[in-house]
Parts: sequence; C-alpha cells; structure tokens
Amino acid sequence: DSVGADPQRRAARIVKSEEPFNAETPSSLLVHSFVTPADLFFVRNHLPFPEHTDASKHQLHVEVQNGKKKGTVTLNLDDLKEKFTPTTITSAVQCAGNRRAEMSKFKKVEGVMWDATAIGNAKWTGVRLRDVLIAAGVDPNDDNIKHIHFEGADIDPDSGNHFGVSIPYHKAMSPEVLIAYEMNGEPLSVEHGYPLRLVVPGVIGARQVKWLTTIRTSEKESPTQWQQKDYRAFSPAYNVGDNVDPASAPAIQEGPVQSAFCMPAPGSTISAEATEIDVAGYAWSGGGRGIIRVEVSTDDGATWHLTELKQAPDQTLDDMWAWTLWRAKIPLPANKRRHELVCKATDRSYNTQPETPVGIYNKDGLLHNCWHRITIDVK
Ligand code: MTE
Ligand code: MO
Repeated sequence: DSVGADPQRRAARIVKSEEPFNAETPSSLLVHSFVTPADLFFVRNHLPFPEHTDASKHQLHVEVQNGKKKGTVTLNLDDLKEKFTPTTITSAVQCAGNRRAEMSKFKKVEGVMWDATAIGNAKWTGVRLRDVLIAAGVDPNDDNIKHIHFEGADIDPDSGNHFGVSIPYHKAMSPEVLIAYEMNGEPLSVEHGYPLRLVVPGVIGARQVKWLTTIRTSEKESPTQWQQKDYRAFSPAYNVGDNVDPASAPAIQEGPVQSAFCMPAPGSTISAEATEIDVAGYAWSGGGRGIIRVEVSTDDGATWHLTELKQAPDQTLDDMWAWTLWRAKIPLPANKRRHELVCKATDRSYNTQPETPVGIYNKDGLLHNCWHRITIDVK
C-alpha cells in the first residue's frame, strides 16, 4: 500500500503507532512550506487501512430522504469529474488530539500522544458537497434535514462498523466543503483517503472522512462512537477512569484558536553570546476565523513581541481555512542559563489562547490550545 511510497520521507515522519498507522511531522519540517507535502502530512487512522480500491471500482453512495421520497444515487470518480465543477481550496486539517502529550504532562489523559504537529495545510481539489447533495435530490431549503452522515471504506474488525461521523446540514451546504480527489495537485494518496475524502474547512480532522463511500441525509447526528462518545471535550471535573455521560458535551466541530512553535525545536540549545533568536510556527482557528496576530514572549507573558504572518492570499479574515505561518527574530534577555519562550495567537473574533491547561483540561486530551512553551538551554 501507499504507506511505503517513499521510505525516506516516511522515515522523516514520527510514527506514533503502526496498527493502526498514526504518524506526525517533525516540527522543523512543518514550517518549510505553506502547503504541507502529502508524504510529510500527519496521518491519523482509527482502523486498519481499507482494502485497496481502484478508483474505477470505488463507489460513492448518496442516500437522500426528500419528504417521503427516499433514493440513492451512486457515483464514481469519473462521474464526479464529469458532472460537477471542480474547486480548489487551501485548508488546514488539525486533529482534535493535537498537543495531547503536553496536556498529559499537566494531568493524565488518554489517547494517541500527539506532540504539536498533528496538523498540516494542503491544497484540496474536488467538487462541492452541496452540488452533489442537490444533484442527488436534496432541497436546499429542506428543514427536516439536520445532519449529513459520512462513512469511509475502513472497517472495525471487532464490530464490523465502518468509520463514520456527521456534520450539521448548514455546514454541509456551505460552499467550502468538498469531496476531494486531489491533494496539492496530485491524486490523493491512500494514507490521506484515495480515491475520495471529505474536506470540511474550519472543522476538526475527525469529520473529514477518508476513503469516502457513503453520504446520508438525516434528522440526527451519526450514531457511531466517533460522533456519540469520542471527540467530545468533557469538563475538567472529570478525570481518566470516570464514568461520564457523553451527552454532557456536544460532538466537537469547529476548534478553538491555536498556535505553536515549530522552530527552534523543543530542547534546542543556543550560545551564550546570542542576543536574538529566530522563531517560527503555525497558527489556525476553527470556523474560518482568520488569525489577526501571533505574539512571542521571553518573560512568561510580561512583555510580547509581534511576529510576521504568512497567510493564504485568496482568503480573508472571515474565510481563512488555511493556516497562518509566522516567524520573527526575538531579542533574548541577557545572563540566562535557559530561555523559556511562549507563543499565543488571536483570531478574528478576538479569541485568544488560555495561558495554562488548568481550565481546559479534559480526560481525553482534546483541543489543547494553551500558550505553547519551549525551553532553550544556553551553552
Ligand atoms: N477517515 C476515515 N475513514 N478513518 C479515520 O480513521 N480519521 C480522522 C479523519 N478521517 C479517519 C478519517 C481523523 S481523527 C483525522 S485527524 C483526519 O482524518 C486525519 O487526516 P489525515 O490522516 O489525512 O491527516
Ligand atoms: Mo483526529
């Protein structure tokens, strides 16, 4: 399968688990390019890779309930390319578990121990989900449809269930949501969903279903564990092992404002003579809320330095699906054995990151977005 496509690039990623395959990008490589190369882009799988399907055999079933009428339209990749207008959008995918490892240092959490690079930014090409739903018989003004369900070809060997989730109908009908068949101008790789994946800009990675086989209209959210139980950030009142009512927190869709350092790498050293340091990282916020600034502090937030932002030229602060890359040269305080740097971003709703995990701790380590901290030892 594609996992072995380029052994060197594959080696460049940090493998978190082999079965299922989960890997993230080394942080310094993440800020090399505004668009993350597919073979460096993090991979998050809950289940074994699906049986390899040829694009010509892959079928997408669109099941629509329109009033009393129920119908299924089946499409393949060629149908999508022939019948619908292609669109390209640059959009970041961030796993809701990004930075979970840091939260677990604060207090124990459960899940894949991602560092700060379970995120990537790609140029996705495909067709609008909206166009496909309407062609399959959905009335855009139908208020009986509340959610759209999606299923992938991957199957849980224990339960026999396919990976599946849902997004609200109004989001599904928004023009930015795509059924993508290309990533960065190339056909999708198997790792990232070949031949078809859902791209839901502004929403956590979990809703962006790979190896997409089924789309279904519904009055309710998807019944799967990934919609009903996991990917909910519970109150800090609960710890690992506690019995929590899943209904006490809604399924996560949009994520909060986020930023992190990628350079220098955590644990780097610097000479005692250095008076400045080059720093760089990424920032992103859910719901298309653009990043208005990213600041860095060397004195734990007493004073802040602005950074220079790089953003998608075709996106505004109100539809910023892509991430922001930021960089700066920061003056270093003298006579220190060790420097502690923190960064924080602010989005277009003036939401900013919390200082510590104290108030946002949740037992599954989701949506960790407190000020990112790195320490640099002076040699
Ligand atoms: N789609 C399927 N079919 N199966 C999965 O396990 N994982 C989801 C999502 N889509 C998943 C899936 C999660 S949790 C994330 S974060 C993103 O895929 C990651 O996308 P990537 O592997 O292309 O980076
Ligand atoms: Mo995820």
